[in-house]
Amino acid sequence: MHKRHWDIFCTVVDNYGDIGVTWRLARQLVAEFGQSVRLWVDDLASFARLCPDLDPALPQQTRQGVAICRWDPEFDPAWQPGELVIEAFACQLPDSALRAMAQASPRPLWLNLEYLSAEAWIDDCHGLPSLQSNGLAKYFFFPGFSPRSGGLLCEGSLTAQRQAWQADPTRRQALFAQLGVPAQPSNCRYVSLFTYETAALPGLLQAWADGEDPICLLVPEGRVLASLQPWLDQPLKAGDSARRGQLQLVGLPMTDQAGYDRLLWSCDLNLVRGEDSFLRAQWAARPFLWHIYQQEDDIHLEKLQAFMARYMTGLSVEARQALLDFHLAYDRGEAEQMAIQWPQWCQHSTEYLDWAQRWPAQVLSGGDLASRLVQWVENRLEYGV
Ligand code: TRH
Repeated sequence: MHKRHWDIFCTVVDNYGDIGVTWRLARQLVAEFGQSVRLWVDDLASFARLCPDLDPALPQQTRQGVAICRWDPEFDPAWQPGELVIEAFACQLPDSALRAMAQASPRPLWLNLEYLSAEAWIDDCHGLPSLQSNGLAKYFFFPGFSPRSGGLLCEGSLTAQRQAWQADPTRRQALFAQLGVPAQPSNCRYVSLFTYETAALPGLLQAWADGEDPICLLVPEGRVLASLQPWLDQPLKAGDSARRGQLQLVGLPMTDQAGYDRLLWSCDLNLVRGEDSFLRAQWAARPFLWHIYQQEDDIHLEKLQAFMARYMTGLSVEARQALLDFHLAYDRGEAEQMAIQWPQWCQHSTEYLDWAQRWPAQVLSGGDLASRLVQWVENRLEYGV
């Protein structure tokens, strides 16, 4: 593998997924493939939430081997592209950058990194070029779950780290103690909550509070933590806890991505969202519920069903139906459904855990995203295929 220079461009839209994915990819290209990476980001303050040692005031800094550059509205006129230019999620490159790419010799290989989707059509579009107005071809790289797609982001050593963590229960105990989680009965189910706001949530909270078994709900700072207030009838901030019936609620600070992984590995069920936390919950090998990013005309529900169809192949018919119903009700915001869906989910929870443990190896068997990307780039630059 040649050492190549990559420029990755990221605009932070309205959440953490865009920067979460590009930061993860940039680190992996450096750490596992010895690449040289510049990451251009237009909002360092949001980035600093996931990377607390970042200084948002600095125009350039290096973190974990990645050169992080502030992408100012007045883009650096002296910029010379590396061999690879990645625009993440169709972000708009500055005109001066487009000109510099056209004038460079050799011209860079230009890719758009698409959003993750489980839909079948992406296989036919993955890797296709499209001629742009600056005379360069732009290639479309589609992350996905199938062997023909661009694959899924996952670091090479992640499974071993996760297994070591889960094999030693004292690690979870120490994490919960450090987070200030009050002691719970031994049959308590730990659940993490990092979804968007949804009208379904009060119904689920009520089902947990009224349920037979204790639940400890761990909620990192963010939109959903703030949305608990009306149901709780009090604000809950990071560091606070509150109890309602069988439900213990704990607000947590946001941590770096590694810290969030450890939380996911430690819980019995993870409620996640978007793109990156959705994948990390899968790599945690624990059951999860996915709150997909909402799109117009309910397109997101088709995407949800496409994923569920792939994911649920290892489950019994009854467990599949219960999991699909739970997802649809949560994602559609059906509060009154939660008192029905939650006990059904509990009935199949052992099966969900068993399948969650087998799923990552199955879906990663064709190689992770960074490996596929590097291979794809080498094939194109070395052999033109
Ligand atoms: O923040 P998101 O809602 O991002 C979304 C999606 O990517 C969506 O596809 C996109 O269209 C939209 O943004 C604009 O959810 P996501 O993808 O899970 O990203 C959250 C990131 O935050 C992820 O990298 C994990 C990270 N994180 C931490 O690093 N520490 C934490 O404590 C927590 C809770 C999250």
